[in-house]
Amino acid sequence: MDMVTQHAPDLGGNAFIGSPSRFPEYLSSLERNGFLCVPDFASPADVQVINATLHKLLRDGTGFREGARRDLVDPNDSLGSDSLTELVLPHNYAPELHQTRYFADALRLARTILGPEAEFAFDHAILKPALHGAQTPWHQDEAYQSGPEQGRRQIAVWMATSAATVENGCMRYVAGSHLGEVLAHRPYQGDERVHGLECIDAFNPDDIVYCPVEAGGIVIHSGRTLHGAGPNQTSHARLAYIVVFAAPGTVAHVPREFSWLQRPAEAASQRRRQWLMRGGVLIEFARKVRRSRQRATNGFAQHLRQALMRRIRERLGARDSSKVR
Ligand SMILES: O=C(O)CCC(=O)C(=O)O
Repeated sequence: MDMVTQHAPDLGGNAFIGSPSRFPEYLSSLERNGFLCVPDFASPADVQVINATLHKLLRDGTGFREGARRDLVDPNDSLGSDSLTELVLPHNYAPELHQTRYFADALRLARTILGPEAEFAFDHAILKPALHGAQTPWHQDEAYQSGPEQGRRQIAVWMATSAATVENGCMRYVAGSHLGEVLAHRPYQGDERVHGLECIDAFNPDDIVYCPVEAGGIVIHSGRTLHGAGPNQTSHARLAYIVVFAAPGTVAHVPREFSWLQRPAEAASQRRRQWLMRGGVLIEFARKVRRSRQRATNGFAQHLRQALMRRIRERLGARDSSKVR
């Protein structure tokens, strides 16, 4: 099999965000392939803050007791597991992650792709420890979804907080896989104790595209794009911060029951249940309130920005037409 590496389009830093005229080019790549690579998206300052914040949360074992930290492939999922470590909703412990310029830019990008109503849906961090970080099994994000989130239009914005290479487990995609159905999955290696899913349907290995990116680069994929990442064979950890945005009101008409989701609660879900019963519900409620306040603030800021842009355009228009006269 020939390995194909995507040559990311040169977007000139954040030029993509500032020049909507180039957007159709990139959007069509996302529509055609199901993924898109944007180098240099986050500023070095934001990357440094996000990287340091996430590493600290992971080092401290944050979220383990409430089931937010888990190992995606280790069946014994304990605090000491370090095959493929995930921290779910890290902004619960570090709200500053959502106050970065990076987050605002990613939200703006999501709204350009999914429409102005798109909102933050989920975030997580995934760490592949140095030398032995496991591969991320091939999967579609939609295969994890049940209930009201099923079938929604969404994108995941995956950001490398340090360089992601073929050797340390950069993202890899099956081009065009988002155009088909949700494929058959199972818990990794058929072990029901494991949270991570793996796709068990066949796909053409020639369609695999590797997406290495420097720190601050992003790759974007849709909910149905088949993807995974190789193991970490280097002496440095590979860490990614992933934010999912979704358009409201796009749920599946006929909810599907995925057989691979019908299984006993895994260790992390059991920890979460216990934590909720011991008072965690109150903490969850407070987090929901904080999130909706943040959403309102973002909405207000967006409204102000749009009004300002309208004013500027009107002013410029008036000046141009006065020149003509
Ligand atoms: O970071 C990884 O290894 C995998 C990320 C992933 O599967 C995702 O963002 O959906």
